[in-house]
Amino acid sequence: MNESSRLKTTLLGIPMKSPVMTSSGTFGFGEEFADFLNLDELGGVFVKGTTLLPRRGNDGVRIAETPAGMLNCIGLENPGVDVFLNETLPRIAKYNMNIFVNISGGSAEEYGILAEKLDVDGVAGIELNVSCPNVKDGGIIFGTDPKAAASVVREAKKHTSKPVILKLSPNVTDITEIAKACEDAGADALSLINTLMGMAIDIKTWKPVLGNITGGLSGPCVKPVALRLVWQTAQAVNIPIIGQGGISTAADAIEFFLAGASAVSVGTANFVDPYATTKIIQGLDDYLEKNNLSNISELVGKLKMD
Ligand code: ORO
Repeated sequence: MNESSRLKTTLLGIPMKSPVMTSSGTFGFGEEFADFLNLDELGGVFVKGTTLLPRRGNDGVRIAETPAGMLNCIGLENPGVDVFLNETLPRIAKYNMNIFVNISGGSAEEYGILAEKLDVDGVAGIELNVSCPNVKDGGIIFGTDPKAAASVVREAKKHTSKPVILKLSPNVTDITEIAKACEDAGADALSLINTLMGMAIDIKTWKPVLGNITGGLSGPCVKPVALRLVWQTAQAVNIPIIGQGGISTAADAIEFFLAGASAVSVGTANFVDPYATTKIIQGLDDYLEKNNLSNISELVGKLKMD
């Protein structure tokens, strides 16, 4: 297990053993990975998206592989916030991990209700998902309009004492407008990016591969887009950014730190290799040691332009 002081960081006032987190929807509730890795060496785990009521998700095919990535259209399947609070949270409390709960609502008020319900011991922070590309009732509607995004932030902040992180969508013309609106409304940090909208067609049947027709694209193929968006956003806001989108190796993560991310989150790579986060943590520590750097913070935003 890596206990290096080079990787220790504090994000949102929360001490973390490493700046490597896991992205919502790619790591279950963390417990599914307990046989593979030490969950407490992660900076935190963003658990699967939670809604007020249980959701069965979308019908039909929900996952499709693409060259260097995957499409998903899960549709926020989850047991609902009450099951999470009464059953899941007590069960996963033993893992000594920072638990961040990703929430989606159909209105700003619903985000407020969810935020209030989750203002309990054992929850380190909440991530407002305003960027799910796969549901009609909410999600991305709030993440593509600065005013709507700000109203969701304000409503959540009113109802929780926890740090509020906004998960932003890449499916916008100017992400910095949304990011600034969220910061002005009181967001404590930003996660970016959620998936890029895409689709696949079966040339035998001439039909869409996915049950939802379109889905969210993730994996190594989106990394350059995510990196560009993190870099642009880091110029525009002063709150921390949790960079994500196609990170599979320590080298990928280092690029995100240089672009301005204070922490990184690993998503699709967890499906390919359950040890991905452990390998990234070790690789980051090796890189810092080789480059005589005493802490990961020495990389953040250090992109050289000359
Ligand atoms: N899929 C994504 O790509 N992003 C989300 O935030 C949620 C989903 C889903 O549940 O379909």
